Amino acid sequence: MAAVTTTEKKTTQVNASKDSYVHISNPHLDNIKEDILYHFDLGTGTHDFPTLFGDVKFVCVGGSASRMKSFSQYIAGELKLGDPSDDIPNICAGTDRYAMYKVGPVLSVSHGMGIPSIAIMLHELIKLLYHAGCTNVTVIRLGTSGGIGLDIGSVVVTSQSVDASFRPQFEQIILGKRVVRCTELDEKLAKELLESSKEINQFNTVIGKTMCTMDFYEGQARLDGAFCFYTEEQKMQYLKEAYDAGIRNIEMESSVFAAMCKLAGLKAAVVCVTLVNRLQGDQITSTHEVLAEFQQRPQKLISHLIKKHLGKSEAS
Ligand code: R2B
Ligand code: URA
Repeated sequence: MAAVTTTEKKTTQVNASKDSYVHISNPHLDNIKEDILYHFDLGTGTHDFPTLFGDVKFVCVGGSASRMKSFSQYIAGELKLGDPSDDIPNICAGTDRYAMYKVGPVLSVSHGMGIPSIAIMLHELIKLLYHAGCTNVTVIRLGTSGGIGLDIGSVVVTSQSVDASFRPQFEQIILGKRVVRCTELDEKLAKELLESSKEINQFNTVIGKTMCTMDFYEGQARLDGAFCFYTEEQKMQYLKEAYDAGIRNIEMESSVFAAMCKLAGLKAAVVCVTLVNRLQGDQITSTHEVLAEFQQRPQKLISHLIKKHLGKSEAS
């Protein structure tokens, strides 16, 4: 099947100011009277998007609903918009597909595991931001990953998301044809996140390529799944080749995240902590307490960056 490399058109809104709007590119939406964001249990006929979300400037997304709730509580404390122990209501309480929390200009949304799950969430999130008329939005995925050649607990800021063959692209079948999209992320934002890590000075952070796979076990060359038809040597050779190609961690959402944010004209970054060094093993053996502390690291980095952008850092 021939691949269709995208030169998909973006519908850019006429914009006399320097503000950057969210792009959607779907003429069919003009024919829909009320847009129902089914998996968020929100709709333009029932919810006033500009009032509810018009001030959003940062969207932080991550796999688990409880982690995104604690992130919203943490950022509330950091931005002095509430106490971290305050309960924050789930905007998507009418569904258990995704959870969404809002603290001032920061939206925190869960996306589940894997490309299909985050892709569905992103279609609805991008439309939500568009309907709300949001401008100058930055989207950051904060997540967990398997590291390659890094001490566990290190944080990787993604320079480029690559597929399991190390290609910097996201491939999807649309109408039976392969469509290939670019997985470029915002380089300046990645550098700013690295800078934030230096300022915090609490844990190791590197910028590197992130491999995005379709599976946690065979897809990530593990030896501990229910099935495995390769040898340990073959696994190690693959992971070493990945390391030599500049890949520093492996996770399961970054490629479609990068591709969709790029199509929408959104500034985007991926920040993942590493829970295991895949050159040393497959199983995640750290205690619950250690893993909980690791998972706060991307949150600390992102919160530092958001505070700087909003002029709320200690230094300002
Ligand atoms: C990281 O962790 C999850 C698998 O355990 C997956 O969502 C990912 O990208
Ligand atoms: N998430 C992944 O996708 N892989 C790991 O090894 C750890 C977390």
